[in-house]
Amino acid sequence: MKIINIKNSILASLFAIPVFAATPAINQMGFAPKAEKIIIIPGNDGYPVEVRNLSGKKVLDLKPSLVWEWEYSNEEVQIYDISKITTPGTYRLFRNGAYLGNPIEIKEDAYREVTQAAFKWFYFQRASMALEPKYAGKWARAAGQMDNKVIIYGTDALTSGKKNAKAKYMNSSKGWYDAGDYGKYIVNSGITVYTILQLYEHFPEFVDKLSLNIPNTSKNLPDLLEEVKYNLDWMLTMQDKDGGVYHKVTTLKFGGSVLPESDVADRYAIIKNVTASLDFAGALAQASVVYSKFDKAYADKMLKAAEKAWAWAKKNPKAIYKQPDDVQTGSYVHDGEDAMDEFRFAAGELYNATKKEEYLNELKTNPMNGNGPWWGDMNMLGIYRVATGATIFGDSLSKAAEKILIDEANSLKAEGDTSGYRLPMHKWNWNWGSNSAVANNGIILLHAYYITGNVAYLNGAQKCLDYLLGKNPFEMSYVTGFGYRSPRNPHHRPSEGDLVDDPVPGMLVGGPHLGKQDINLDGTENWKCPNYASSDMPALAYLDDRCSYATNEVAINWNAPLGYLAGALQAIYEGNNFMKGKGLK
Ligand code: G3I
Ligand code: 9MR
Repeated sequence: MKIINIKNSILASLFAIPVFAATPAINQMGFAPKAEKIIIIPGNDGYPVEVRNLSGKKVLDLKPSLVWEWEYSNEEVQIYDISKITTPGTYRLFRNGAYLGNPIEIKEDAYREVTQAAFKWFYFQRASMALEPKYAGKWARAAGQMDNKVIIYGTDALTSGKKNAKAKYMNSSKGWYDAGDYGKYIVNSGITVYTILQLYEHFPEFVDKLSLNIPNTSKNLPDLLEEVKYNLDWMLTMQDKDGGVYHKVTTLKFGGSVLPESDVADRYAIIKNVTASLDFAGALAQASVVYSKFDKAYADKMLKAAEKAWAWAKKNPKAIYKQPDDVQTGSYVHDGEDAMDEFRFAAGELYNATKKEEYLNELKTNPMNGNGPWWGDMNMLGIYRVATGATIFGDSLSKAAEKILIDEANSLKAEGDTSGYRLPMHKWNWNWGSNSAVANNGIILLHAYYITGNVAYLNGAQKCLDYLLGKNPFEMSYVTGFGYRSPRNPHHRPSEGDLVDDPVPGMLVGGPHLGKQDINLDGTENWKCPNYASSDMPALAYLDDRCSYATNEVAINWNAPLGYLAGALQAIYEGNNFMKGKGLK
């Protein structure tokens, strides 16, 4: 990172009349009183900054800070720390008597509402049921895709190529739509379910009190577990008799931007494979532990299914999903996929649930590394389990996992500490779904905090949430409906098809990166976007338009880490201890 020589910039500003007072980039949901509070002001102004409370009284004087250059946006910025202000209230920044915009809230429950909205969004993603106004408000909609008669891919005339073929069907009802499309995908469900249930495992009392205003069919379940059960029920329908798990339920091609009830093309259960089976096994093994205290029969059913899926995967380790030519929906398979990380993830969860030697042996012969977490690399999810489970996995495996976790947290911390926006982000995180990488980096830092108690890691996680909620070059919250400015036109079929002005709330959009997959680069693809990436700066390559599925779509594996990050920070600031202090220093 580059620090611009402060002398030059002060001298320059003594003579330069400030032509504009840059708006501070801040966390637009505010801060908890005891949180670290870092503000970014773009520019290189040499004048001091004054913090005033809402009655205009000055509460803090801030000297002009060093000027940093942020390589990912090519901006000059100044960094201000107002952490010493801990009294709840609304504060505003002034420079040379000019108000700079974006009031700063300090309040006890700063992240409760955005946490609730992030998880309530999964209700809005429910397939196979109508959303009633008492739960969905103005985004109420009719049911679509009942999925109680889904064609098994390759059995009907169209997908088998045999004109007399007799299609086979299965019931694959319920579950969450994956993203802006109406597909339901097992691989993406795995990391999503795991991340959400981690919040319950880590802060059960906080989650018990988290009301989502959703239909409550199982009397004794907290709302969050009620919601996840809607997807677990669907996942269970995706397992074949032999234990193998289908990859997804989708139409053969993406449909139009219509409501679910109007998306009426045939839907298919598509191709059993090893990564879907292992992601299924890991997530349902974890879920069996979480739900066992509420519904033992349901928990046992999930564990049995998980072990069957593992056995199928062990028999079919090379059965990597290959997208057929006549299927153009999401593939959720990446170059070089070998399922090794999925075996490690599933083994960790199955050992945690069963204590069977077979699974522990897998971890010893196929050791985890610190890659991920993202849908294509589940290693870090396994590391979380083993690093915080010494009493289950033994000191040697747990210590090794702990070292991997802390090393990665230190690497992220170093990136953040030398970054103009103080953002713990690797260069390679600027990819499709970069905002979810920021949220997942925050979760890595939180795990380091749980293990070491070092508040620097907690502050790093705070900085990740700050970025998502407004401390970024767009000075916007990337979560629909939250913040002074937020996305208005996400790539999300229900929000487009419902003709309601406001998008469905609580959705984290994918965020900026230079993939340009949705840009009409050669002028021949007019459904794509104009070139929003001309700056060639990754942190600026974002477009708030429905055309931009590469930067402005929403997805369940992006909202899950947002909900975990905001929820865990809120839980900690409210005084909850990780796993109620169990099993950690
Ligand atoms: O892993 C490689 C990396 O090694 C390489 O350096 C980098 C260079 O760009 O590419 C990386 O692969 C990327 C991959 O995501 C993993 O990040 C691909 O470029 C990128 O195209 C791929 O994007 C995926 C996208 O579907 C297109 O396949 C996103 O991760 C994934 O979240 C997104 O998922 C879609 C579903 O298919 C359908 N439903 C909507 C959902 C969200 O957009
Ligand atoms: O809507 C689709 C989105 O969910 C996917 O992430 C994206 C990339 O696979 O594709 C979107 O669908 C577009 C399709 O790829 C090309 N024709 C236009 C579709 C809607 O934008």
